[in-house]
Amino acid sequence: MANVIVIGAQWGDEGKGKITDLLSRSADVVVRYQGGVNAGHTIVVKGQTFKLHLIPSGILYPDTECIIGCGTVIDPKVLIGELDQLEELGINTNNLLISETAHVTMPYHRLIDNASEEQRGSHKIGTTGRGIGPTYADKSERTGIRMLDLMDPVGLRKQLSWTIAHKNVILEKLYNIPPLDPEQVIQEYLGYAERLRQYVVDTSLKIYDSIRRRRNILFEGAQGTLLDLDHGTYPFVTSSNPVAGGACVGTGLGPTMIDRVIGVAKAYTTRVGEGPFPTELDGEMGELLCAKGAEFGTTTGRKRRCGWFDAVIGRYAVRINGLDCLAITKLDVLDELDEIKVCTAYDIDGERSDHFPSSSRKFARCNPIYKTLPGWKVSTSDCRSWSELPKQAQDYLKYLAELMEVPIAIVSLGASRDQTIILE
Ligand code: 2SA
Ligand code: MG
Repeated sequence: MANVIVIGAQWGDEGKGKITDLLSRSADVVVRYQGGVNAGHTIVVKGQTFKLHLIPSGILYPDTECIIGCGTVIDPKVLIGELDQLEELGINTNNLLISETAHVTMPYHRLIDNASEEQRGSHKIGTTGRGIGPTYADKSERTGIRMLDLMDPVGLRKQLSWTIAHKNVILEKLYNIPPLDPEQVIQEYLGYAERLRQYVVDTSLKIYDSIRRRRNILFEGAQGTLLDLDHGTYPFVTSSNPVAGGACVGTGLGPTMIDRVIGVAKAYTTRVGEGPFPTELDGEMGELLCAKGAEFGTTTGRKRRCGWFDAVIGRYAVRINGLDCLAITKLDVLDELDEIKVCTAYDIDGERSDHFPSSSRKFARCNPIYKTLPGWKVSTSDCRSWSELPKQAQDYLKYLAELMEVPIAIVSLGASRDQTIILE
């Protein structure tokens, strides 16, 4: 399988978890390169369901190395909770490595994330409230705490005494939040440092070493293309780069070492949080997709907004990520529908456009131009090959591939591993 990046081609929650789980079987190393505990996937181990936000699900395979790269942001408390859960279930976590230059989410980041959302009122982003934006803001501001800073008790104390004094002014003056006690935060984080020390290394070096040994590496994107800080629906985006290019920056690896990029898209579209969404369905049809697709956030439990498949953003994702192929998930959610719409282009202020506009204000004025296709009206969840799919479902998939000009390599028809058709 060589070195593969898996990214979300929409607004996140495309079912990347299942696709990376499938590919993890042939991967020697699984790497996260951006995002933090705003991501989430549900894992079932020994009949027990639990959620992972930071640790790649590849950890469930005993010989797979799992790496949390430098482009991620780490909430140590949540990470330790995940480690504890895994260890309680008897899962070996010694194969986990954490980048020493990944930034650390601090208590003030969460406080500021939530308070600033509140203050924005109707202009809010709809963040997950996990402190992600403020952690990345400090990284850019060059006041962030990195994992290697956390590992240095003397340095950490100095750095945090200054930083917390500074953040307390913001908390008190800007948001009317009581100040944090620096000593309490320092003690808490020194405790986390000891628990995490064994995992913290130069992960760029480890990845490079794996490449030289021709081990297969899977880069697992979190969130999705339209949530990318540079290429998404700014300002309604996350603060990292979920696109394929982010995998190089977020791990310390050159682009010549990547062999293949796979985009994951749902057979329809969902979005959680605020921001424009041209194919959004408000009425009964939106409710039906939400109910049938169980569209609720893994991290926050928020209800996802649902709409028809949007091939304009699909084509955009193909371009921005350099996609080799697509995995289409949740096709079975459309099983009962009489007809299915696909957005092929936009009408922007009376003019037809085939391209995603950079301006969110313009994007909000995009009206989808639809093509309507007949539904198949039979269950596909037991189909295991292309030929078993009803003709209309085959036509639907062929049409999506044609619109986006990339082949569909994987079709997913349900949550379980065997509900998958591999086409390439
Ligand atoms: P943030 O918290 O600063 O990253 O939020 C900024 C925007 O990014 C969106 N975002 C997401 N959208 C979909 N799924 C995400 N992960 C969770 C999941 C979401 C959940 O896997 O289901 O549980 O609610 C995710 N993370 C961030 C967010 O909605 C904002 O639009
Ligand atoms: Mg998710």
